[in-house]
Order: sequence, then C-alpha cells, then structure tokens
Amino acid sequence: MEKRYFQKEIETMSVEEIKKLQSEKLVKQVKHVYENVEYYRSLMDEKGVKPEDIKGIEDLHKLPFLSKADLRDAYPYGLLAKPLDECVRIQSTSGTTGRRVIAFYTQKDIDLWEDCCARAIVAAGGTNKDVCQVAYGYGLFTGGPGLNGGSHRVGCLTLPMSSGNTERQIQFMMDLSATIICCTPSYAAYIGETLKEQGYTPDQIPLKAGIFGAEAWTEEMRQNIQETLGIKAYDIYGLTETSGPGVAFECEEQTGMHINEDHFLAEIIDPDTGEVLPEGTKGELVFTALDKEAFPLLRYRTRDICVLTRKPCSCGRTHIKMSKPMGRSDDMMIIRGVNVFPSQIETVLLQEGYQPNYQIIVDRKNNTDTFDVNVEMNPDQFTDTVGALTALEKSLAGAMKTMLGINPAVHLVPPKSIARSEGKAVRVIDKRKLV
Ligand code: DLL
Repeated sequence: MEKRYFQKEIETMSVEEIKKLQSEKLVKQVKHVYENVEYYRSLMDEKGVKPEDIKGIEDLHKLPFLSKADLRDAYPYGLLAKPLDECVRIQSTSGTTGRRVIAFYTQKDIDLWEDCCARAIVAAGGTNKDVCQVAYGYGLFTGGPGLNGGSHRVGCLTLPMSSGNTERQIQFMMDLSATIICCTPSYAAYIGETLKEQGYTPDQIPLKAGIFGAEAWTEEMRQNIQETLGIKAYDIYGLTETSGPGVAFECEEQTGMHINEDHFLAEIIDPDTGEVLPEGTKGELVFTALDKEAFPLLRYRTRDICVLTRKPCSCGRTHIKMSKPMGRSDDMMIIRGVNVFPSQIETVLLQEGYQPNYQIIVDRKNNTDTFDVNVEMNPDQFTDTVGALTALEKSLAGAMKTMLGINPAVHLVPPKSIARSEGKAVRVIDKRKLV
C-alpha cells in the first residue's frame, strides 16, 4: 500500500533532526514567552530560571510546570503572548466542570493547527477525492473547526455537519457518499446503531474511515465501530489548550498516535512527584507547544495518563507515539480505595458482548462508597423474568470484579434507556462531592 503523508519531509525526518528542530524552537519560544507574558515570567523567576539557561531540549526540565489551575488564575487574558490585534479567534472548552479554558489563536496558529489535522486525515487515507463528514461540534469546541480546517487543506469535499441531528447525518452520508467521518467515538457508535436499525449493512455504508477522539475509547470499542460501519477507525488526540485535535493521530498501523513533534514537545512525568519518567513508562503527559504564538504552553500538565514510545513504525513516520490515554489522573475514581477508570468498565462490557452504553454512579452512604453501574441490555436479551435478569447482572458484576478488584452493583436497564451522546459521553456521575 502506498504510504501517504501530508507533510512528508517533516513527518519522516530523522529523530536527530527532530530533536535539533525542537531545540531551536524551544530556545526561541522560551524567550518569546518570558518577554511577553508576565505570568510565565514570574513562574520562571520563582524557579530561578532565565531564558538564557534554556539552550536546548535537554534543559526543558529546568522550566516550571503549568497546570489547569494556572489557566484559571490567569483567565481570561493573563497568558496571552500576542497583542489582541494579532489574534483572530478563540476556542474554548465546554466548562461543564466549571473550568472553562479559553485558547487564543493568531492566523499562523490556525494554519499550523489545520496542518496537524490534515496530517491526521491523510494518515487515515484521506485525499482530495474524499467526502469528509465533520460531525464534531462546531462553535467554541475545537473538534468541528479543527477537522473542518484540516479537511479543507487536504482538499476533501467537506460536510460541516456539526454534531447531532442523526437522521440528517445519515441522509447526507448516504446522499453524498461520505467516505470519511470525524466525530466522537460514542457518537460514531450511536450513528452505527441507528444505521443498523434502519436496516443498513456495513457494505451499504459508503464510509471507509473514521477519525475519532475527544474522549477515551477502548480497543474493543474500536472493533465494534469498525464492524458496524465497515470502516477503519483511527484515533486522534488533542486538547483545547494545545489548539485542539491533531496534537497526535493514528496511522494505518493503529498502534498508538504519532505526536506532531515539530510543534509539540512531549514528556511523561510522575503525576505525584513531577519527576520526568523514561520512555515506555506510564505517567502524566506534559506538552510544550513550540510554535504557538498567541497562547503558548510551556510544560503544560494535561492530566492524561499514557505511555510514549519511539519504536519504529511501519508507516515510515518517525514522530514519537503516545498510547491511547488510559484515563485522566483527574477522572480516575477512587472507589473504596481502589483506582477505577471508566475505560476498564467499557472493556468488560464489550468483552462480555454488551454495547458500550453504560453509566457509573458513585455515592457515599454511611461512610462507605456505593458503586452502581447501569448497563443497557442487548435487545435480544430483553427479558422481564426476574431470575434471568439477576443471573445476567451477577455474571457481569463478576467479570467487573475480576477486572477491577471491587464488586459493583450492576443493573441491567432496558435497551435505549441511557441517553445517547452526540458529543462527549457522560459516563460517570459521582455524587460524593469529594472535591
Ligand atoms: O477534546 C479536542 C479534540 C477534539 C480531540 C476532537 C480530538 C478530537 P478538550 O475538550 O479540551 O479538547 O478535551 C481535552 O479530552 O485532555 C483528553 O482527556 C480527552 N481526549 C481528547 N482526545 C482523546 C483521545 C478536545 N483520542 C481532553 N482519547 C484531553 C482519549 C481524549 N481522550
């Protein structure tokens, strides 16, 4: 198969060249940030580090970390590194957790971001002959605008659908023969479910690839989506703070996402001590954005837990790969003292033949955590015989206990009774109010 790249020279440059490029950019970026952002200047002064101390990427560890709390402190303009007359756009997180992040862009920032998204589309097999349906939300969320821009750059015919209105999504997909779809994995699963209900088989669906991200999803969910839609499903990663999607993306090997290292310098740290960990060790992902002008980031703690690897990739890309995030250090639940990630529950469900339609409810009663998992029955399991239902629930709870080490109360609920998501799925309801 022909190997395709959007920016071949950059995507396949030798590791030495990448590191040299990163070093040059880092020195400039630190100077830019120190000179233009008072907030960073005081963080660096506090740590006793000056721009001239940073001579290359080997000095990165000398810089202070930046956290979400800093973003909150500096809200809204405190981290801006360019005058407003050079900024052309903002994007923002939904702020459902009360922590709205606003990112600013110059035109150059947007251009580089769209290039990153274009790399992801080309890695998924996209060319100017494709029809690319962008079903991430548009507006403040970065998903729609990012992939929309990337799709234009590749020259695909772009369908700016935004999320939601599933009937209309399907109509456009079918009428215009969309070949690539970009949306959250949970929405892809929902679209797949709806197509199936309408009687479509995978070979009748024109799609060949999907670019899914913005939330955690498991390998099992990938298989599920690939089978229902008859496509290859690629992962894409990013966060509002780093411009949005396209920080990292999967190639045809589907074994982790190449980080666009010419723009983003990645480290893995111990989330508790801040110590930098060697390649191949699981820890918190930290990014330094090397080119971002308006909203630069030095050593930004993402809270996403993953592993980095530089094992050569058969696609020819040389950029380091990150594993799927295994959860966020801040959405890991501690239930009765045990660490639980929603993705572990999802893995069990798919292994046991259930659909990934579930909700976890954690509460605290009499000083003890309660742990309930509502799971939709498959339509073919639908039964109101109490005995049969209890047996199914018990067996599923057993499988979860094996995976997690603690016993949830599993409740099988009727098919379609858990709200479907058109954007990021709400998997956890934690009523304990521990924070
Ligand atoms: O979710 C940007 C994005 C849009 C990425 C479209 C991919 C596709 P935020 O809303 O700021 O930005 O959320 C960022 O989402 O720190 C991760 O915890 C999570 N996340 C993003 N991509 C993935 C992924 C966008 N592929 C937060 N797998 C990040 C798992 C992901 N988690």
